Amino acid sequence: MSPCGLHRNPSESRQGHSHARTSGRDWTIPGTWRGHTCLTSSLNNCGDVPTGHCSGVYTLTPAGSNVDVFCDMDTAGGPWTIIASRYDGSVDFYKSWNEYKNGFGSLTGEFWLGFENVRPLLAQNMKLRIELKGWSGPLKHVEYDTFDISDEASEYTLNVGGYSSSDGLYDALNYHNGWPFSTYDNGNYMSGFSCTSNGHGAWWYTNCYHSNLFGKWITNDVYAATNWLNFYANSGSYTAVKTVRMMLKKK
Ligand SMILES: [Ca+2]
Repeated sequence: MSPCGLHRNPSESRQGHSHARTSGRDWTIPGTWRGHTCLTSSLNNCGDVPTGHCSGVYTLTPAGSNVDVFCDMDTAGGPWTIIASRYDGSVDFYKSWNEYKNGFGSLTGEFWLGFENVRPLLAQNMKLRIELKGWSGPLKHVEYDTFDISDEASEYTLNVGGYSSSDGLYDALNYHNGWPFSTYDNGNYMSGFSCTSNGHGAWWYTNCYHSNLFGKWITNDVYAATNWLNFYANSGSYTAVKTVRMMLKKK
């Protein structure tokens, strides 16, 4: 096993097996993932990637068909299967229902994996970790021991619970529990105005926010921004967040 950061013999990747792809791009949160490894067994989630392999893009077969995901092999408590990533504003998250259904962005940059790719992972009984970083200050995280999303017929309704946060983050997802997902072309919120338009995003909007993690990537307009209530203090105020990662691990 070569250390992460070095390429192995490229011929090892030509066998039709699941393998991590190479890239020169560094991930912003710990570690790099320039490894190039070849696995011979099928992977249902990133937890099936053997110890010693590098963070990177792996092909999973959670429901028998291939889905590429980014596996974080470095963050504590992992390996983690990343389902959403934001950190540089390169991808606009103001997207349609079909784009949220199928996924958008780049696994080696910013992305949403897509409900139809996330649901076969959730069928394996996963917990959710959300990592957040403001425009200043340290990375923080919150975990939910229960995280499930219904099918498209019931509009990807959120089922979340079992909150914990060693960083003391407010539980800003609970407010959205039991609500269907909303996009600009399928609003399912109770508000009389447009939550998707106000937030320039998509989310399980109820009467809009306690959290808006797929909102506008902007620092100075907190209400429209990608935000999380009480991020810095229990002040009842929203904070624009710069970095978002949503990640899964089998319980
Ligand atoms: Ca609807």
